[in-house]
Amino acid sequence: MKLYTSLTSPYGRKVRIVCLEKRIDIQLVEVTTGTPDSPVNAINPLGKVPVLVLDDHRALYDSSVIVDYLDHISPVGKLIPADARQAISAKRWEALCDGILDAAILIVREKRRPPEFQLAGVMAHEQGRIDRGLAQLASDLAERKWCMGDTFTLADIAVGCLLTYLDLRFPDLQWQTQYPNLLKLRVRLNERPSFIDTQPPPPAS
Ligand SMILES: N[C@@H](CCC(=O)N[C@@H](CS)C(=O)NCC(=O)O)C(=O)O
Repeated sequence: MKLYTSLTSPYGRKVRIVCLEKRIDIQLVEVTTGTPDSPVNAINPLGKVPVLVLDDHRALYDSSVIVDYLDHISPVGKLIPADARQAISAKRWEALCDGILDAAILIVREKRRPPEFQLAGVMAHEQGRIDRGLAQLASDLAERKWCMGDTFTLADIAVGCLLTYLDLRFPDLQWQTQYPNLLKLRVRLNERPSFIDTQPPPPAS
């Protein structure tokens, strides 16, 4: 299996951590996106990473589908609970984290435009999703060890990838002082080899 991603993609990192936790071997193919000639366009019509290309050449996207597939093909280190209600709860954590990331990435993209073309209204709207999303994550986590209670799951991986992305791209956000319980979780997650081995490089700009 080949995983097409960039090393900076938080969604790609989520998939890479899942592979490491489940001891699934994949070949990493580093790609760039966002250009008409990006090789990703040929395997994902949306032109986004991550994409997992299976040995029979089928391409899977997006990251949420890929992690479901990976958890399904190997019983090692199950990350999505077997119980249906619990599984949906874990996927809800993931959906919220991915949604906050979508908002954060839109702001990053907007900030790359010349100041006179940046849309303050769009950025404020997206910032609202980030602020409400973080408040919800902190409230749902409360004083639990892991998002779902005593067991490490996909939900923790999704939260960890989100928080690292925010640290790199939004250093002024101050989520750590506002939500000390999320910080405690992030510290615990960053001790895991899978998180250490997939630390993203600092952003170029
Ligand atoms: N919902 C998608 C989001 C993927 C996504 O937005 N990936 C970004 C990189 S972090 C991308 O490929 N962007 C390229 C583009 O929008 O052209 C997933 O979970 O895989």
